[in-house]
Amino acid sequence: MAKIALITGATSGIGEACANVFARERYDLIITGRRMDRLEKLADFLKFEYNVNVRILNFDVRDRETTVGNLENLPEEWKKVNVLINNAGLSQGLEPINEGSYDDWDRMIDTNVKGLLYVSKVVSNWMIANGFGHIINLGSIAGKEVYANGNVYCATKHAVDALNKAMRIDLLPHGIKVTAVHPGAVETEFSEVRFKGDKDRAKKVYEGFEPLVAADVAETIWFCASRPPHVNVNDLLLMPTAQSGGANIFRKQ
Ligand code: NDP
Ligand code: 8X3
Repeated sequence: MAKIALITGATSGIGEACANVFARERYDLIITGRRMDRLEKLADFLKFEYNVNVRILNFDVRDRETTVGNLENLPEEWKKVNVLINNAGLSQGLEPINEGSYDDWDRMIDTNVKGLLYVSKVVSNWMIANGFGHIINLGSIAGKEVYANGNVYCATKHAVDALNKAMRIDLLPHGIKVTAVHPGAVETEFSEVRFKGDKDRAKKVYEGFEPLVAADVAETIWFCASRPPHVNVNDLLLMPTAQSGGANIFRKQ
């Protein structure tokens, strides 16, 4: 029986890259996201390219009932999840706190914190019953530092950092591994989503230096997932070579 990885937010960027890396390593996959067309296309590709089994779950992590229902309705054999990658997340807007949008704040908190909690509760209970498992949480440099106008996004990623530490403590007696991977700037659809479809503004974020690409992060996550049973990476921060911290990026132009 192949190992199973459950990846939230597999329709683009880091989640999609993780799906490719774990399929390459012969994992069967549960991939989730809101954009069904992309999930179907990815599942078809992975089945063809790597001959793995892929199960699609189409839900919005902000909707607790749908999230828990979709997960609990999986057939029992798909609940033997070895690796959960809590990746679904987003940023919305980049304004000072007094100008921020209530809707943007709700969207980030509901997705990055509450959505991650809904998925983690269900899957950690499976892992406890199974007697094995590894949860990998996508944090961010924004979960380690705060940068100008990043306020609520940074707060959600600080929350992920805290939850990662909390999960590590709470799940320790059950032998479940818990890891946070915190990337710096990765060129994905992240900035396009943050700037609500403004592609030109999004592109400028990555101009003048070489950012990470999604595959860099996925290979790092695979490194964490493929350590021997007695080794756990608790917390890993990775940056483009041109970035030393949150706002400190060396630009050539
Ligand atoms: P992308 O925008 O490329 O991917 C985000 C993924 O999250 C998509 O698959 C999207 O799927 C999913 N998602 C977003 N909202 C929801 C929702 N409400 N319900 C279900 N799925 C959702 O961004 P990245 O790949 O860059 O981001 C992935 C993770 O990495 C995020 O947690 C992000 O905060 C974090 N990160 C990103 C960095 C970067 O610089 N890019 C750096 C550090 C951390 P769909 O829209 O189909 O639902
Ligand atoms: C994404 C990286 O620096 O845009 O988490 O917040 S950053």
